[in-house]
Amino acid sequence: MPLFGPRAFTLRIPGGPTGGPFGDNKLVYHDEFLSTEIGQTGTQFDGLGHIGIQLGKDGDKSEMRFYNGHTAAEISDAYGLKKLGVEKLKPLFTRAHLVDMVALKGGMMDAGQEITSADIKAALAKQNMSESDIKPGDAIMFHTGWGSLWMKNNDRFNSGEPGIGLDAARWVIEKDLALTAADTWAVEVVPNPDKSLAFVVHAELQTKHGIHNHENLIFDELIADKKYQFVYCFAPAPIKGATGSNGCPIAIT
Ligand code: UVW
Repeated sequence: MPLFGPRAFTLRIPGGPTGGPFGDNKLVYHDEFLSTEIGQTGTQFDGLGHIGIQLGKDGDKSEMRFYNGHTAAEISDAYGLKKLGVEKLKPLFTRAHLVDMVALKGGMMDAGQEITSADIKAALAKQNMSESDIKPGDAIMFHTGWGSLWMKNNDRFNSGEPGIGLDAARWVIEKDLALTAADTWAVEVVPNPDKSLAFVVHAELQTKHGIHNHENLIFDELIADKKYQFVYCFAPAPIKGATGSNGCPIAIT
């Protein structure tokens, strides 16, 4: 894209500024050069080019399938995604339902602990809600308590997580929901109780059904205020060819 001036980080004095002074008015500015994994860090939204499934022989890109049946060979090259890049998405704005699993289970859930469809129904009932409140196109979000480890015990946070398994994923598909989310880095249970499976909920929801996923969300204030239904609003950063987006989702209550 067009880029004005020498837009690279040049440290002049500790802390900058990085540009100027310009003109008789002596304007100065700060900017930065960022080189990092960007779509899949922090509070992160999974685009549909993120997760695929290897069919056929391992390494055969013509049999590595992504959403809508696209092959790896078709969708990606050295410059990122040619199809399904996160920049293709419009901002998301939909009703969301927050499921408080901590209230249901009596405390923070543990790594490898699965949230089932029966748990979802029980948690909703405890919140005086029912699954009939949840309509096609809505978002479903899970407060597991695991997010309380963030920056306090990162080793444990990364070691695994509680989350939805295939049973709950099938419930999400049946309800025709648009998005799943949680206070964890994958939303799904890790490790999966079936040790032969790796991130199978990602593949089931994203690759096979085009259902988006939002990870590492903070629900503390919503939970404290017992706000279980709100409007979820998020505009993915339109980074061309990116697999996902960081950024700040908003709950409008
Ligand atoms: C995987 O990549 C499997 O998970 P995440 O969506 O957290 O990046």
